[in-house]
Amino acid sequence: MKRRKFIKKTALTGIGIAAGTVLSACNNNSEKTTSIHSTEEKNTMTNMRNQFPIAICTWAFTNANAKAGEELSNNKSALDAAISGVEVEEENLKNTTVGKGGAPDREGNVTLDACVMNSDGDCGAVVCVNTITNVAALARKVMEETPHVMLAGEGAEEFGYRQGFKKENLLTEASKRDWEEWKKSPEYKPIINIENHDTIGMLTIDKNGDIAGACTTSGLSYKMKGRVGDSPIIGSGLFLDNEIGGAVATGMGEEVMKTVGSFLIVELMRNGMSPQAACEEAIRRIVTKNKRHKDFQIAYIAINKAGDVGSYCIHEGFTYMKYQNGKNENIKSGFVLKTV
Ligand code: SD4
Repeated sequence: MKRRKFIKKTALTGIGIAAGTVLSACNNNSEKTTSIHSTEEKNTMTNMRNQFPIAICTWAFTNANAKAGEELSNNKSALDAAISGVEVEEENLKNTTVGKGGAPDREGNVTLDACVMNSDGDCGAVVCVNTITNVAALARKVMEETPHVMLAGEGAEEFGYRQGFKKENLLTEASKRDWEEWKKSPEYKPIINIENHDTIGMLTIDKNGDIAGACTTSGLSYKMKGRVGDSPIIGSGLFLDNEIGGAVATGMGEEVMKTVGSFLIVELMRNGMSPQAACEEAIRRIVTKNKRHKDFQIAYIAINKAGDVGSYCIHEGFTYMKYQNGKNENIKSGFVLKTV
């Protein structure tokens, strides 16, 4: 079957104007005004190429990011590396927000969401997958083996078995015990504990300078049955354009979706902003519109084609990983609200 091609060139009216209105807290950041296509920028990019490969991911997922870095150093493609990296967390039973061992919904079903995006602009996603652990790899199969971008629920699972994925019970004894405890006084408000956002979103640049990404999660703990967040939504949880850069999100998915956060960041970078300034503007859109922003966390990380990295979040405490030149470090993100 012929694969539908993702439209590569996009334009977002008004972004250029909005770019001048970043939070005052963000104004210290140098916003590049040089076009990515200028000679100066191309020279910078050529110089930066020495520093490739690079892998970045949300939170302190040291092993996952190291895995991606190792794959990239061994000449694997950006997409191969991103998927191998996030699989470390999908298979980590102690991580209650990604993959097997993830917290279930209110009825006790673990449902996973994931998406991937490649340097050619192609993408794939799966949502509400109840029986397969490696959902980022499954999303890749949707991208490569079907004419579609997204498969949901049973359809995604049946497709996965045909592709050789194993059927598994994703609810571990520990997650079941926590869920049973939660049920004693269930709190139905979809508010994420700001200490416990562990979706892994990863962006990789391989030795050729090509960018790919993956985002995978079990979503909000004890969510409503059928709820899907931002993580598998191309443009919200993940977006990249190989000519510009990429962005991923973690945190309260509903708010990321309302502002199409990752797409917004890439478009802001296309219009000349640095990854840092673009992440800050994407967070500004949320905090200025939503008075309840103190109640939830959202964090973005972004990388541009030259390998510059940025990150910003609502609440202090978000960190991300960066692998470059054989060094895998945990970096503190900038934030709007200080934890008291
Ligand atoms: C979601 N963005 O489903 C995810 C939540 C998250 O760790 O980041 N959880 O809304």
